[in-house]
Amino acid sequence: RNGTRSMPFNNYQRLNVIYNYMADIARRFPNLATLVTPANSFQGRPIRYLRISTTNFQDRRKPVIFIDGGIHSREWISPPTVLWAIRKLTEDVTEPDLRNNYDWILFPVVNPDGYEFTFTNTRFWRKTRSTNTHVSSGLCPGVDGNRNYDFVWNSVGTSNNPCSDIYAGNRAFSEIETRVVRDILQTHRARISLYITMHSFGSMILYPWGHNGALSQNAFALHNVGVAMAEAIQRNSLSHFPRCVVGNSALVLNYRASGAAEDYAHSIGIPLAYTYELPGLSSGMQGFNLAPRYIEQVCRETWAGLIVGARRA
Ligand code: ING
Ligand code: ZN
Repeated sequence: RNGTRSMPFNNYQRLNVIYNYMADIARRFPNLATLVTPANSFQGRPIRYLRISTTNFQDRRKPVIFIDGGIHSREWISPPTVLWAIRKLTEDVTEPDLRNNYDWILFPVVNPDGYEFTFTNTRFWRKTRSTNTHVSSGLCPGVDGNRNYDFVWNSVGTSNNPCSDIYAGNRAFSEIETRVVRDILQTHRARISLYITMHSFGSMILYPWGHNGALSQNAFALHNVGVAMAEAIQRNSLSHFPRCVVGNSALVLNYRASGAAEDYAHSIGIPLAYTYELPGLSSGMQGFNLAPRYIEQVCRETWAGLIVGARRA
């Protein structure tokens, strides 16, 4: 079809390719997809997500499923998995029930400044790119978005040093990028039944509480839906990918961290809140460099997990 921009999954894409694809989806499916630009990033890039709904988000009985990616910019396999979900709900619908029975918020690149910086400057940059007045001369920009949420903020597994990769920021929600996610969670909190934030790497499905290893009151459902998603991923996985491990974030990771998105979402009442650690095939920093030939496979198996999670939501 003339003017259609396809999303190539055979390599990692720059922000402009991702944004052009999202805009094109909104243009091609005007009664289904809405492109939202709620704010600009610290460096002035648009922050963008898609809302997908057959009923224009008006049917309050429909659960909302919210999936974000790219809060940690070096975790390049994360945005494609969210873009794949966009594709499967618009261009290539093989599960019409998921499109019809739920409203979706799909947010592939929460941290566009960091994401571009990993292409232009520093491949393994994790944080945002903000500077603030508490930082002398701005020599160490950036806040760890997954330590910046306002739940038990800056108490464990975080740093007050702006040069650290786990710097929590000078206050909770200091970053426009996390405030945008917060506003989505708050606006739709009564309807969001499933929230997933995509990270890499480690082949894990993690659930609250990440700050202390305690189980939430909803741990039974969190664990059972998590296991069901992991089993679906496993059934669709390649033999050389690690098996997906499911459990409480702090217990599975063997470290505690506060101010994470998953804990915040759960703390405001979202019953199913997860962090996916997508696969990596190497250790150390090379784990973030999953070879491009695996992108499509990871997207396919992750979508298999999302199908099961959504139907349980
Ligand atoms: N992993 C997450 C991180 O921010 C995590 C793991 C999830 C910690 C939830 C705490 C709570 O460290 C990656 N890859 O960033
Ligand atoms: Zn991460």
